Amino acid sequence: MDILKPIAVDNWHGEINNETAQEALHALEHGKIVFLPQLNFTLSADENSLLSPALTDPKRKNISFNPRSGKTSGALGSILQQVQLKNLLHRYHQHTLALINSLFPSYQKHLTAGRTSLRTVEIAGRSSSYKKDDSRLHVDSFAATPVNGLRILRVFSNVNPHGVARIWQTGEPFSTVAKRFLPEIPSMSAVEQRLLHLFKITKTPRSLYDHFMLNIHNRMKKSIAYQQSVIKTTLSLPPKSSWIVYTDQVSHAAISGQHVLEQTFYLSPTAMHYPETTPLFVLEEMLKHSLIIKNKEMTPSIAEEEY
Ligand SMILES: O=C(O)CCC(=O)C(=O)O
Ligand SMILES: [Fe+2]
Repeated sequence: MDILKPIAVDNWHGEINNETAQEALHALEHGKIVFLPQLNFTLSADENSLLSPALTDPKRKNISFNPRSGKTSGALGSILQQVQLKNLLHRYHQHTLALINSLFPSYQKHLTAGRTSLRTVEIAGRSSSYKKDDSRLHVDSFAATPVNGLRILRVFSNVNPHGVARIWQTGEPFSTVAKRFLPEIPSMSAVEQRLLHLFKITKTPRSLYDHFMLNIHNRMKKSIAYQQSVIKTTLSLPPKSSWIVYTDQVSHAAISGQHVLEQTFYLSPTAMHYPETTPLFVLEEMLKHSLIIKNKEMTPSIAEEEY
């Protein structure tokens, strides 16, 4: 079974026939990567010069844009370059929104935009703590910004101007990952939850869902034995292509590559066509209790740094 589901779309309005759209949605929610080999995000000559890693704050992994506030962070360079970067990220945000709305129209009223990012730093050889090391297989979960069960949907476009592919690996299906790690994770106490919020380690109270997802994320990355022994698929994601993936569900690692644009969206699990495939459903089935905080505002604050 191929992890990539190629879809022939060559414009950001995503016009495809209904049957193909249904197939794409089925694949996406069942943990595949919807791969758009012909969908290029074109940069102008001026924008290509913004791909220099020297414009990214060395303390950051990327330059990020908050579409809700219109602010960028992590960008260095002249005022003009910073304005150009902001315009580029804003345009990517608008294009990806149009794409998701037309490929997956039923998601439209459930979508909340998260951060847009430009990642110009070569991944291979980048040093970081194990928790931030995305070259290790993981499912996404944010330490400071709980999602309370919301899905994390990401759109990526490889804008590498030198013809270099982004190399990813994918691992086991989410239910297999959960079966492996969940039994060893102790639950979170109400006191722990309160302290995390009190000391501003989390921006909003961490739900049990976030507690288990973050532990799975951290434990996957921490275990060298797991990383080495788990069956992996290596993917080469070429320049001028784009892909869409639920990164909270698909075990993934970015091995090498430079120059990618990314947009995060959050979606309620109730917007899913196949709710039984969501990490929330899988974990609640295994633990036999509810993991989310009810009646909580469902718009997460935007994670600046973490992915
Ligand atoms: O930068 C990439 O290619 C992927 C990194 C990652 O793990 C993510 O965005 O969730
Ligand atoms: Fe990730």
